[in-house]
Amino acid sequence: MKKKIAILGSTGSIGTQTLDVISEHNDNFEVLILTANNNADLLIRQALKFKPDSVVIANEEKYQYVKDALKDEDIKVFAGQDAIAQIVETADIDLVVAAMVGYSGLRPVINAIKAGKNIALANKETLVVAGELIKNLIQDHKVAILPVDSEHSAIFQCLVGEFHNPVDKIMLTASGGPFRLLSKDDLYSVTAAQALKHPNWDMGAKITIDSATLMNKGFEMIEAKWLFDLNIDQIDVVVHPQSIIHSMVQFKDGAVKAQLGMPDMKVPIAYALSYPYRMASNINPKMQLGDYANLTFEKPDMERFPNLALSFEAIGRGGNAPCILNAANEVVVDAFLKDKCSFYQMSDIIAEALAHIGFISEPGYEDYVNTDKLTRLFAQSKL
Ligand code: MN3
Repeated sequence: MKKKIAILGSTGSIGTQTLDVISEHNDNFEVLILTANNNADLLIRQALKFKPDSVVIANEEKYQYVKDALKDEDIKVFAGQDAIAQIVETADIDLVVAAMVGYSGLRPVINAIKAGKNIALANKETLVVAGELIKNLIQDHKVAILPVDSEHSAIFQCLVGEFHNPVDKIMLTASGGPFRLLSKDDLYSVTAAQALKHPNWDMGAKITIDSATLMNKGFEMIEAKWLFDLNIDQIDVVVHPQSIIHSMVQFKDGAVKAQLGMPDMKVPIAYALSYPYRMASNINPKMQLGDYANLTFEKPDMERFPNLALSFEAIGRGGNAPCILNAANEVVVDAFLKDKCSFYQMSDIIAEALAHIGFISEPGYEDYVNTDKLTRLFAQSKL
């Protein structure tokens, strides 16, 4: 029996690599649904190759273009955010790969959980924005969330077989990003083009900027809190520039388990798709540890990278604070990518948003939607 997969965000970095994994293991998986935000041409090429039942393009202006291109195929074509949120409820789906970027992932993931679907979660913003809500839904609907993010996959792999052993703390590794060695003076004038040259990981533009500001690590800390049911004081961040150790777990006896490998997202993607099994691969890179004589570790610098401190603040406050953090960040990262905002303006505006937007201690879904909207307007007004 092939596992039937829906990929939300199939044209992005994680989406395309998920399809690479499925191509290598097409005896195990069948692509049922593909959705894309805006990249109609790639969505069409993917649909012609993988022959899904349905595709959805979020940008409704591209509906006719996709429809025409697939008119000779037995593939249903839909458009719009509502269609993406609905299609995850399709009866046959065994696993939803949530690989879209940013806040747009929240509603489809909620609907998929409510429909009883297991989720391979690459969209970390879902847990950043609404971690408590998602955690409760997962328990109510008894679905599995399989982490795709490399650090969380590493922790998940370290925890296999350890369910009866309480965790002392986790150590999330961070590459430190492209600006790890720059002084504060230099950071005032860095550009998006410089940030997009990430040393180790090949990722989408938004997450690459988040990696350069360490916001990505702040988000991952919040993601880890909800995935593994941890307190914030059980989460350490350690800078490890070689990105060979993908994260670690320390148990109460002092033993530390780490998961290592070459930095390639196909490994954690494949594990999420095939868990609890591991699939032999000829395309995933294998490690020669002798090539890495020096594995080094540093403490993160929260003064040069204030977004990490802002993330600690947001998760410490709880409620809708991480939602504010995320919405302000999405606005400023978009502006930074268009050279309309400087490196430190990004964290200044996020800090202002955290101070200015009304705090809600126990938000429901509508509160998250409102917080997101208000924060975006506020952050836009500061640019
Ligand atoms: Mn990561």
